Amino acid sequence: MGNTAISYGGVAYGRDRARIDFVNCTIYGNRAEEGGGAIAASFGFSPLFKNSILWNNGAGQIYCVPSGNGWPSIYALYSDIEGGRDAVDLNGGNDLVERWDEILNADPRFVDPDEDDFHLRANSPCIDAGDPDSPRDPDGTRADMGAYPFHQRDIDVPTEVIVFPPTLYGQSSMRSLEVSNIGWTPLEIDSIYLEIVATIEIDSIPRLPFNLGPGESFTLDFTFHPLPVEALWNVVNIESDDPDEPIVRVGLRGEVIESVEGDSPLAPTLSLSAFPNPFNSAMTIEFDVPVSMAGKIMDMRVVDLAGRIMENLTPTSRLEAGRHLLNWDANRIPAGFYLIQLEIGGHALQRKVVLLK
Ligand SMILES: [Ca+2]
Ligand SMILES: [Ca+2]
Repeated sequence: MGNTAISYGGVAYGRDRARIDFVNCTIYGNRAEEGGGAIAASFGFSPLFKNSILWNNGAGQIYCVPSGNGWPSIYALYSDIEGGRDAVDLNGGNDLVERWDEILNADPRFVDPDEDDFHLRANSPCIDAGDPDSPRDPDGTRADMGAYPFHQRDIDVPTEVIVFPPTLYGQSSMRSLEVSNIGWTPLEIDSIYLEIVATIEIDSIPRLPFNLGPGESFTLDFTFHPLPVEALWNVVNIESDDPDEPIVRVGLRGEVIESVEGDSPLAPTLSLSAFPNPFNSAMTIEFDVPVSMAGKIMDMRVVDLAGRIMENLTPTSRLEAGRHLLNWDANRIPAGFYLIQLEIGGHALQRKVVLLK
């Protein structure tokens, strides 16, 4: 850019059947004292211009030097060339081999060419006007013309499955997801919804639609509230006006703390059993408190399958290590499935029991 040559081609001078490809080039403000504001061609030189911008160069941007040894050929496609076909100065000749496809002749709207800022403005006609078969721009859209692709509104969301920490029935856990706009123009968020109605929910959804400015982000919070009869997964869908990803989907997965069987790594340290099971009115709950958890705060409760607390069995004093037995009289609650939950020292266990009447 801004080159000046004494003769023949401010940027390049090709000859002798050479071929130069100008792909995604911005060629601006070049001058040559004699012929060829930007490119001079002779002797069968064959420049190709693709996804390029030739603007504000000397008269006759592409200058064909007379020669008796064959005429140059020019192939220009998906480029913004000031003057269009008239940019070629044939220097009186007429045997140019040429092909012009999808050529613009419109102000490329650079940000500030006087300060050498050749980025495109948001309203540049060169945006998404390059060859559709060229590699996509970093924002995922069709190739732009010129050396600096314009980064359009661009949603950025981590798409790994969100996994909640293991959670007891009747309790809940939380996870969040950050949604960002890494583009240069505002992104409109149109819709946010979950695929199924289940145990994983969005805490609050911002008022839609709304605009996310360049570089801005917002957080979606999810709550996992496990129920034994419902699915432990979900998928959040985020719809926006991102040009290449109008819907982003992120999976969510919950995990439940199930009752611990003999082969569990927790078994040697903490155990919980209940018998008889099924039972009619009263049962015995047996649990072992390991030495490492002696004297720690313990919670024990009975919840129904919706997580409602039916009975609080938390002991009034802190427990010593060893085996403990507790009799539970279930006369006050109706027949059904229940969960006995035990939490102590950061560990949790649960047993499913069936009350028959
Ligand atoms: Ca583009
Ligand atoms: Ca995108």
